[in-house]
Amino acid sequence: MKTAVVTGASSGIGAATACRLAASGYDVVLGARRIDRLEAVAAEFGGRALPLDVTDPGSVEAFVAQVEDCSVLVNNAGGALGLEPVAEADDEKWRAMYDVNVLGTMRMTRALLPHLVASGDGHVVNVGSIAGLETYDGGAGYTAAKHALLAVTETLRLELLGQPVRVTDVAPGAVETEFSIVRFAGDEARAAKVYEGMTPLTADDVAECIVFAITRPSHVNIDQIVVKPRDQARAQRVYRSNS
Ligand code: 8X3
Repeated sequence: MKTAVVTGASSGIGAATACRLAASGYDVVLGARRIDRLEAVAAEFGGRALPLDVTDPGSVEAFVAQVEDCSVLVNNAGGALGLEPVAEADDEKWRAMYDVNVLGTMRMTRALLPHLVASGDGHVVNVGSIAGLETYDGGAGYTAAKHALLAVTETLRLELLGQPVRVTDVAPGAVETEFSIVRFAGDEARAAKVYEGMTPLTADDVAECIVFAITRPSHVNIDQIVVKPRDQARAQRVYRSNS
């Protein structure tokens, strides 16, 4: 049985991806900080829950030490903090966004690459964002991090040319998960406004794209999947039935 590691698997896209991978026959190792939530997800969908904070090198090391082999790595842990203009940028939020979205992906990939190569048919899927492809007001800390992540993804594909490892960027637009609640520091009313009057993607819509890329024949590399709701043309260009 092939092993798949999914980070940020306690909710949202990560949990939905773990569920779909388990249903596709993978032995799934789920990583996230919230171990109670993670164990509940693993119990529901199958798989092994291990504590993981991708921003902590020691946590990454302890996690990877418990993973004996790995064919698929889904770097899903990430997120946005705030929507302030550059003029009001908060160093700590910017640092945290770079750490989780970019360095976290690098740490997990670097640590698991030997297993991915040794598997003879490895695959790294990085969950990017349309924020890696465009910019928008107030988004600079997050868009800069996701642009950087895309640069890492594309560099990795260059560096692994000739090795049995595929590299995919999955770049979603508006997905209704805890993403906006985290971005707005728990302000549920403000988070709900992001999706008001439109039909956002679900976490499972994105998981389906991730698993599509993974389940292509091993000589087929899906470089990038950009997926947005029909109601969204750009990050901040959204059709709303109520306005
Ligand atoms: C989430 C999409 O538009 O909020 O990654 O940046 S957006």
